[in-house]
Amino acid sequence: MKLLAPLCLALFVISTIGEAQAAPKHKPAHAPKAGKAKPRKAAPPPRKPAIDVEGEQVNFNEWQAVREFEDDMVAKHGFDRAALEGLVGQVRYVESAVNLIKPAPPGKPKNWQAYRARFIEPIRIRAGVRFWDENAATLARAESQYGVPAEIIVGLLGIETLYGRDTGRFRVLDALTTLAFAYPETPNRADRMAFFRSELENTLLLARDTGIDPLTLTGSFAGAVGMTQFMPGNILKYGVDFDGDGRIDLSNSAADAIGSVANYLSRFGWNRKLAGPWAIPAEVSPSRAWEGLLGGGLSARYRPDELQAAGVTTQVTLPSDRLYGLVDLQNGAEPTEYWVADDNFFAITNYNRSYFYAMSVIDLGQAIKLSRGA
Ligand SMILES: [Ca+2]
Repeated sequence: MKLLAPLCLALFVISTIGEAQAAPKHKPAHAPKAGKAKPRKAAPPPRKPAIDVEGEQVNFNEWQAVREFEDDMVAKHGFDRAALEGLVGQVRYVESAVNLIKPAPPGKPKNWQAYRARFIEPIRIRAGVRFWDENAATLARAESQYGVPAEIIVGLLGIETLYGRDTGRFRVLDALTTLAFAYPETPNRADRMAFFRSELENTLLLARDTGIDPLTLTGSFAGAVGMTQFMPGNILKYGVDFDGDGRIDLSNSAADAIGSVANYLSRFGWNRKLAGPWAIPAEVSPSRAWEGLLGGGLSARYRPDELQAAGVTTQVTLPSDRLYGLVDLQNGAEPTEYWVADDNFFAITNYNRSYFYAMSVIDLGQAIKLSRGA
């Protein structure tokens, strides 16, 4: 499979070169290279894909699948066909989005401590203290309204985008159109294309609802927007106008970002009654009876006595009326760390399905809280 995939792609590129301009009705899986029909001779030198904000001018309006999408937008949502074609005519194909969305090749083993060190560091902590100070009243209001502590909101926005400093440099419309219609060859390609197509639909609806030019929306290579890195569909579903100016702006309004993160976590199970710590270090017995508790889904399902019976123990006594999940954090060649975590930890994994992610949000929030108190 791994050997075949690049070969198939290479063959496909060769077979479509020259066809692209002559037969635009041909369903494209790869963007036509406008005006460049020169076949590639040697493999390109290995390089890391650069962030590509420029993109390539291709006429997406000539692509059959894009025309079908436009038909849907007209029929379902009453978009003006000519205006839509005018907009799509300005959308660019961004090959770097295609490269970045590909699954990473198997690399080094996962290493929590290395991951943690990248995020829990002085620059991010200082920026978090400043963000908290500047938005203290808004964070307190979000905490009271949604029950999500300020430290979690501040930790999450720090991990996501360093408080808006790193929100991505792609035009959302370019990234989503490219991925919706030219997704790379992967086993889940059809599902992913459908996902990005629906996010493209959401972007156009969002832009129409809020009266913004969709070409001005910028975000990650996957189309995630603003300080919160919400996909457009999540902006429609979970975005909050928390500064009350009449529109949701997750790129420029810290208040909207704060309210939207708090709303999202609250909707995905954050329980204000569960005070921290949300994750507690654990020891596991050599018998490995606890292995069956791993991978039990992203939820807290085990009582403390069940954990203990399986050989999972903690230094502190766990409240008997709370449920926990067992979390393993791999450390490369070093021993794996084990933790028990409650529902609020798993609420964070709904933002990004990763233990490393949830733990780093909690740790950064705590580091900022400590630094702020000091
Ligand atoms: Ca607003």
